[in-house]
Amino acid sequence: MSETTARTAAQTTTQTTTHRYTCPLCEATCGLLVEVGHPDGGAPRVVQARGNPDDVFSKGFACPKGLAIGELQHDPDRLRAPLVDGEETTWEHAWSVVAERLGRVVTEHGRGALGLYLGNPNVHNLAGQLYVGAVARAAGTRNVFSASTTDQMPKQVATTYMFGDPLTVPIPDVDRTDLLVVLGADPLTSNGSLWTAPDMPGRLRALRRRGGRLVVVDPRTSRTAKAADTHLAIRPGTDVFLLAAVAHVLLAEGLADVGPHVGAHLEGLDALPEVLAPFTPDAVAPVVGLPAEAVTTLARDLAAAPSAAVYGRIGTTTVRFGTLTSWLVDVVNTLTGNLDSRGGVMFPLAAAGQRNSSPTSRARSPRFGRWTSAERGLPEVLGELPTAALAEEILGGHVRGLVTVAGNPALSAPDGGRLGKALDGLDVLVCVDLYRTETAARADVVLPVPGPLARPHYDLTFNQFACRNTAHFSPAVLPAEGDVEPEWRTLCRLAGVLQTLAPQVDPDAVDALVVSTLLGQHVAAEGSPVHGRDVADLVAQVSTAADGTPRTGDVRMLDALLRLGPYGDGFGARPDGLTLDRLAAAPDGVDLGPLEPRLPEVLRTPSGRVELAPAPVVADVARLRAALDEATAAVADGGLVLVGRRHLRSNNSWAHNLPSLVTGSNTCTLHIHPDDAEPRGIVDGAPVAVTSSAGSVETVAEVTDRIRPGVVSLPHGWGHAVDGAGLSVARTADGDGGANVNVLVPPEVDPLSGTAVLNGYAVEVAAV
Ligand SMILES: Nc1nc2c(c(=O)[nH]1)N[C@H]1C(S)=C(S)[C@@H](COP(=O)(O)OP(=O)(O)OC[C@H]3O[C@@H](n4cnc5c(=O)[nH]c(N)nc54)[C@H](O)[C@@H]3O)O[C@H]1N2
Ligand SMILES: Nc1nc2c(c(=O)[nH]1)N[C@H]1C(S)=C(S)[C@@H](COP(=O)(O)OP(=O)(O)OC[C@H]3O[C@@H](n4cnc5c(=O)[nH]c(N)nc54)[C@H](O)[C@@H]3O)O[C@H]1N2
Ligand code: SF4
Ligand SMILES: [Mo]
Repeated sequence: MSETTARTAAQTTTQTTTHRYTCPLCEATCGLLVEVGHPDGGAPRVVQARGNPDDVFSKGFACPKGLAIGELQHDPDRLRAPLVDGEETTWEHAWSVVAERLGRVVTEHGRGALGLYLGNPNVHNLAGQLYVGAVARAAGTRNVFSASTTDQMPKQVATTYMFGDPLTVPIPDVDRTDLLVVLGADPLTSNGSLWTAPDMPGRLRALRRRGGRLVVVDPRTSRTAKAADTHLAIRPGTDVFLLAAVAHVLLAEGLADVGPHVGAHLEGLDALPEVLAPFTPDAVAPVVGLPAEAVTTLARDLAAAPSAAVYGRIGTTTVRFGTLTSWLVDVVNTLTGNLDSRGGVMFPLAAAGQRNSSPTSRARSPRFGRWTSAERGLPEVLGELPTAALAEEILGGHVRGLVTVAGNPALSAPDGGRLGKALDGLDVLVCVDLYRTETAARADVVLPVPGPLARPHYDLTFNQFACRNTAHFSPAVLPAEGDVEPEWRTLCRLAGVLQTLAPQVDPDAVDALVVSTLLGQHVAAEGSPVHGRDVADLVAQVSTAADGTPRTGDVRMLDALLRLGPYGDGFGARPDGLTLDRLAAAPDGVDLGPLEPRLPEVLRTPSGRVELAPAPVVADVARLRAALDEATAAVADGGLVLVGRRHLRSNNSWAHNLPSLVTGSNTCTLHIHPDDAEPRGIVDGAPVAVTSSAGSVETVAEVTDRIRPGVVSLPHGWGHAVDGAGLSVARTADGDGGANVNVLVPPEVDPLSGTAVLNGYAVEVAAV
């Protein structure tokens, strides 16, 4: 739905139309009002974007990135045609080169020599969420890598063991909690992650206004730490010890009380006291770099609060003990009686795609390590190999043909120095992307996708992590972009080309297979509202909108998922239920209410219970015990360790091309404490060299007391001065395009999750 307004510009009067669109640029899912006009009478252009005050969830909030969505949409550097060997070409030629060059790799080395890298924006766009699975299946390779293993995989592993599904992540009930403890996250900068809560500033203000408290654990005085009642400037990589000691205190002081609701469905509580015995506040204090009393106080405060929510993110996952840390976050939430409880951490119930509410998702024993990487024998985790092993797998000749979808591993992945060489040496590289990125600069073929406003949007993933149940559908704001195919069609064709290794593939046939497979699974599932129905009949029902227009592709899939979802019409079983037509009739979104307790229905563990002490996780505690002694020794060394940081106007590696965002403090400087700068002769603004076991980069020092002594910080996503990349603004942003911090990141992983250690590794810093 849109309104038309007359807008008087300096010289001309232009008609503008205002569209509602859910911002796809981060996990907060803010509703935007996007005003589109025809300046100079030409093609429709975004005149302005602002927060939608009527949005049922975000209520008008938007950040600078969302407001710049028009800039992204109209960025002249965005690709408008496929590229072969760096030159614009036709789609037919591009597909023939994809089929021929990938086909050659398969003929000579087999499908096992293909690799797939799936980047973060796949979960921010409907096509990626619905069709990359088909691409991965068609590739027929075990070399699947993704941004998950540089991000949240430890949380997914921990929740698989504890609750039975990788997406069953308990979310802070921020609007009702009395005490919020945030570890290794900066939600006032990132706007929340694995925690969809638009207007984080407003929600945290409201928390304190109603007398609640905010505790932030972070080696930096981040934006969120600055807004906190208590800031614990912990040593990087040691949250695991802090949380183990908090759990220890809760148990040792008799403060643990899981409550009857959770207690009835709990396994493993009795094992915890012994497992956590070594981690006393006194034992961990020197390692975490906080007084023992701070640890004890945190535990007692958590126990005393009427409700409390502990939340951990990047600084708790991309570390050596990522899985143990992620597990302990929810151990503490459980011991304090806050699991599945109002004001604690709760399980959302999304309208579409919520796996742990679907009759097709059954309890299964988690199986990890079904195959291993070739070079280091690192185990597969949830179908993926660690991205930290991508460079060595390519250099070892195990991956010769790589396909990336919505990813930029050249800047985002660890071991960046070796990875750059590895990408250069691939037999073939195919990228599906908006831009000729630092990765795509090396590609044989780049397949472009439409800008964010020229596609429909629905958040299949982030509604599953939201602090309130809502649903929004946004039709495309702008018409299709000339020669750029909808991404779902490109992904369907890519799946077909990967399968057949021939260029002539009908994407509609692939799409038809995808939708009938989905519906077929539900028809076969007992307990599904469509159990036993005719698949073809169901496909026909989702293939036409109420107004008679045909539906295919991503929107047809979405209609099916909404109708099969917990609020859906069940294809007639619940006649008043949700369908895409009904959702589309509510352009400000549909409010489905606050989170409600979901135990035990949400559980998919083989025991049907919450597993508080899963055996593979508990087994890793031996490594933690050993590290407790080592870490104590390391503290005495007094060396520096590096952590990352984000900027409000950044978006991993790909927003630096928007001029309005790369201004002011959005720079690639090394934050260093005066106590560390002074003895090294480093002054503010001077060039410095940062060296790790993996590599070395040069950048500029920013001497600041907003970081703990012994810790330095460099943001990721920089390093844009790569030959052949087509990002004219990013290349010179911050002067020279910045330094790629991932050149410094060693290929080390958390063994349980295969996730890279992006935070807390040793570096040396010297004045240049
Ligand atoms: N050192 C260090 N490294 C990190 C991190 C860190 O904290 N420190 N963070 C990690 C994290 S959390 C993540 S998620 C990863 C991200 O890792 P990646 O996903 O590999 O990197 P991004 O920079 O998000 O790149 C996304 C790419 O997708 C393209 N794109 C955007 N929208 C679309 C779309 O709709 N369709 C398609 N096909 N392409 C699109 C963009 O142009 C860009 O090239 O980086 C990780 N790397
Ligand atoms: N503006 C902006 N927003 C984003 C992104 C972006 O690039 N820019 N990226 C998006 C993506 S892909 C993701 S995954 C999310 C991430 O969301 P967040 O996790 O909230 O992101 P960060 O801002 O990196 O916050 C991580 C914090 O952990 C701290 N830290 C580092 N190491 C440790 C440690 O060992 N212990 C503790 N306690 N703290 C530590 C860092 O100092 C930093 O303040 O953000 C998303 N939102
Ligand atoms: S916080 Fe900003 S980037 Fe994230 S969804 Fe909202 S407007 Fe978009
Ligand atoms: Mo991420």
